[in-house]
Amino acid sequence: MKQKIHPNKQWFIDSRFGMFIHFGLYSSIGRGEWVRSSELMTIEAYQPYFDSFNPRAFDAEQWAKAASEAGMKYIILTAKHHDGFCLYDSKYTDYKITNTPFGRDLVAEYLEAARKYNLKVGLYFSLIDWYHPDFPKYADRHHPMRGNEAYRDEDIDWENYLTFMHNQVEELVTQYGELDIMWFDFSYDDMSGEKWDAEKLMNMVSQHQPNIVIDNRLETSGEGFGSIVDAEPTSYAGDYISPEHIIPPYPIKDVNGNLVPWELCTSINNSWGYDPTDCSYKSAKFIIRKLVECISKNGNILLNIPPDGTGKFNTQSLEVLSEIGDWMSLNGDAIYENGPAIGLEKPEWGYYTQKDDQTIYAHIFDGPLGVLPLPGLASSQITSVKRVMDNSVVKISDSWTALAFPDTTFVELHNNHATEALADDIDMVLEIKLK
Ligand code: H79
Repeated sequence: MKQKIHPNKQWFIDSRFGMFIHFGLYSSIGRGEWVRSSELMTIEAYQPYFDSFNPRAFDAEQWAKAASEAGMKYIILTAKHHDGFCLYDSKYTDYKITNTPFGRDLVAEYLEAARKYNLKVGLYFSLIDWYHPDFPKYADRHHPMRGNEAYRDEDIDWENYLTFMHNQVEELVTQYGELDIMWFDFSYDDMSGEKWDAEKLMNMVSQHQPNIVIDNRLETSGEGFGSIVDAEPTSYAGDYISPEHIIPPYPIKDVNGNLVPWELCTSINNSWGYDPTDCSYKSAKFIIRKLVECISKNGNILLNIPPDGTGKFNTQSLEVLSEIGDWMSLNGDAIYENGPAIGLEKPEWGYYTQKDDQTIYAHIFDGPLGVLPLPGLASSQITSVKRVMDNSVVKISDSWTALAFPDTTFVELHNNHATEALADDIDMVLEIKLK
């Protein structure tokens, strides 16, 4: 099935698994990246965290290495979140990391390390800025000063904000080498599309970075997919849909029936920015199975790992990432460059994914009683079946009862039709080669 993506951006779909990193002043507070908004904090109340910002354990290589070893192919860092604090040396604001005790351009160090580990590199950039005086406050739905009487009659210069915001984006796309992804966040109410002067912004970005992959949040965030599914998308519709904490129930198609790329963004626990009280870490098994589900529906997973206030990934995150990496190093063939298995229904024991016309993968979550059925695949279509983890041959069953189901091949995961535990309790993968 045709995929709606420019060939220069195909790498994005093939990658399937990336790392998201939310890091900023809020990481040292530990109550999430929305803390200024959820606690209605003034800039002054937030200032001590700027004045003392010095993540002593920050090491860009720890982040990049952990991502690479977990089998992630790209990485995206919050260059600036809604609080307006820049992790890079922007010349358009003093509210930046080089003016804190830390004093270094963290974005530059991050990009260098990520490229060294052969990761595609991305930056997250907040369209919203709660620090800038010309961003709406009193009547805005999310601003920390919403409903604050001091701002009832605020006089803001929106054009000035747009110039500032565009300038900051231009710095990122001109001062830091080739970027692979720009992750804008987010649009809401009337704050969307041309309100951001989005066509001009996109023209500027693509002039400097013609192959950069863009999310769809200049236009939308959730309430619909945006014009990316239309016959004629806007210039700022983006390259993919960005569902947040939600896995679409089926592949997403545009009006012409082409598959539209999407990327689930979610976190390893329930927080984007570090929160020491949030101990609900997802297991490696859970994440791998959800990744397989996303791929079977043509999606990626962008998994957020929140560095703590000292700048490092904590032990819980590292353990999960390392376990994911162990599995990916054996089974990556069934992840990268995979997509929905065309014409095959979801089997009861797990998922099918497909790499090319000759190669299907069976991701087995629930082991069979006796032999395993491969529904939708007749034995006449199949040339070989192997375990991906060790390349061992899996025998096609010649059981006489199997003959009653001509559209299904049965394979012997265990000898003599025995029922046993799966060799891999996360996802036992078979490679099925077709004629
Ligand atoms: O960067 C992460 C979030 O901070 C940002 N996008 C991801 C990638 C984001 N998440 N949700 N939103 C933006 C939309 C706003 C949701 C809200 Fe709420 C629901 C605002 C108020 C209620 C979540 C819950 C944030 C504060 C409370």
